[in-house]
Amino acid sequence: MKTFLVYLLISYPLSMAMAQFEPNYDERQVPEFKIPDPLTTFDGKKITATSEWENTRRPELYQFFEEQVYGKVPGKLDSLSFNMVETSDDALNGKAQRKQVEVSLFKNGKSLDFNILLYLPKSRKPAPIFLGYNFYGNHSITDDPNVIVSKAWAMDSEEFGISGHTLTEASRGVRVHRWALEKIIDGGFGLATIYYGEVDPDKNDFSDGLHSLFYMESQEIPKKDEWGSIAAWAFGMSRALDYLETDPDIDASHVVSFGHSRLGKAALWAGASDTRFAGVISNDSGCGGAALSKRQVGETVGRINTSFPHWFCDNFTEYNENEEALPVDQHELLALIAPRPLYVASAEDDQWADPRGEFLSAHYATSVYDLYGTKGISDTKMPEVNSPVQNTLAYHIRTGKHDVTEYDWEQYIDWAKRFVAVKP
Ligand code: GTR
Repeated sequence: MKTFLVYLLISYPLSMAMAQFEPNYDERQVPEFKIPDPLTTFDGKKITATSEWENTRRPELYQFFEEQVYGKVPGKLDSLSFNMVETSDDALNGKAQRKQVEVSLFKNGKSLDFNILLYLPKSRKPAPIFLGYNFYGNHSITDDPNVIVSKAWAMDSEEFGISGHTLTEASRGVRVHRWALEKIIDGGFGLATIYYGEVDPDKNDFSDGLHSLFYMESQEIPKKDEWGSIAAWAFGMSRALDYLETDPDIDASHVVSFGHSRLGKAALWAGASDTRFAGVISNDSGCGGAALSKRQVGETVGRINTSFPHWFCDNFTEYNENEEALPVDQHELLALIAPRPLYVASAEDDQWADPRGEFLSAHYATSVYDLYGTKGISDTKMPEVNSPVQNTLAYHIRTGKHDVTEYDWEQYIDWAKRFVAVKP
């Protein structure tokens, strides 16, 4: 009896803690909740005109996401500079121009460098661009031997031959399949990519990366409402856009921020926080990205803040196991991008990212696209797999797993031709 009691005392709290983190995939277990209305202000005023959206509602929503979810950028850079490190007119069998540009950011006597790898179609100048981070270094997205291997900290990966947190030749080309580079070039677009670890290493350590440049004296971590890594990556995308604006080979008024998964969250926040981005693509961005948090399907706010304590600002932990208290949901992040083109994509086997929650989020953001007279996802029923719905706000769910595939890129290129950078 005594041992049984001891067993109960130990195992009960443990199993409760585990139960909290047991992911739900059952639609019947989704809690009932009211979708916050993008077109009603926090104090209950209805928004009926784009001017009211732009002057009242959008700023208050933006402020909420900035202070309570992703975190504020604490101040401005002192300066930044661009340095062309390498260039060739004979990339991809002569079809493309390659450029490798080092961007240096300066603040408080400190600096940080990151490198943009660019492939530009020779057939179209200036070229519209897809700009997105990669997970394992610029050299991982292509077999091109001329792409410089980053010296920045990297996540170890047995699969890709990465150990000691150091990138080497072993990982050249390991992520070719995620970047349909030839199709992008043939479609008349350029690709700009950056290794995300150069902007902020993806670990729960705020002593390095972009954050450290902005600290006040004796500050060691961001304040509760200051940026986590996602906001730092988004900031890096904006600084890359600063460079793109200076390059005459690039049509900087047609740059689409693109990202997969955690980097899809960053692409969305970049698009929301910097309206110079002409369009946004969220590929399988899931929790804290396109998926509705209040559904609590797959990854939840509590779970993501526990596994990745450095991604969001500290204030966001208020909503751990407490999603019902959120006065917003992620469809309102999507709405911040309106009326600019936005593509939300899911994968059927990526239940962790809650495909239905990503779809519904696009659907519930549609009222703001409607307000501008642009088309979104008006249907409440999810489309069949591999049957994209492409409007200014687009959505697809494809077969397969959490990944970026050739199929995804085919849709993005087609859609971007129709809605982002229409050829004259
Ligand atoms: C997972 C995380 C997701 C998603 C993913 C990724 O571990 O739970 O939110 O960001 O990583 O980035 O691949």
